[in-house]
Amino acid sequence: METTCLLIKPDGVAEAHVGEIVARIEEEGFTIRGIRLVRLGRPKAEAFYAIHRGRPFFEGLIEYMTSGPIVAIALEREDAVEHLRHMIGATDPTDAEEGTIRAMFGKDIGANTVHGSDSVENGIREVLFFFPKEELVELGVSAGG
Ligand code: DAT
Ligand code: MG
Repeated sequence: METTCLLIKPDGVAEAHVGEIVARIEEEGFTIRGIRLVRLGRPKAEAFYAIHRGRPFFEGLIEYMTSGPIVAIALEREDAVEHLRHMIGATDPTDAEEGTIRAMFGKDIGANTVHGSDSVENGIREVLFFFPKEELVELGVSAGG
């Protein structure tokens, strides 16, 4: 099974799309291994998006991602990374395929409602960024229980 990380960004949370996004994820056969509402501070947001440091949009991205709570979700499924990226759609919602999450809810290339890991390595790294390993639920049995 493959692991990936979904973030519902501040616009998705503020506009109450969490329930619908989670419903679609479950309908597509993903298993939720962790889910939490979190308000990112600047250091954590900068660390999460470190790969984009120096890009012209970096400052706006950090301001946006720290502007309100987000929902971080650890997901598992066969082909999880590819499948989630496909469900999310293109970075710019105006380019996103009809029926994708960004096409439905995204406002612009900044406020594009969701993040999905872009590789298997990043899926694991990003899940561990938000969840302590011992708190991730494993095959329906919660760790520490
Ligand atoms: P994605 O989120 O589709 O993986 P990315 O990794 O290239 O896209 O960029 C991360 C986020 O940064 C993206 O979701 C929104 C923001 N971003 C990217 N390119 C941008 C641009 N040209 N202008 C404004 N924001 C941008
Ligand atoms: Mg990306």
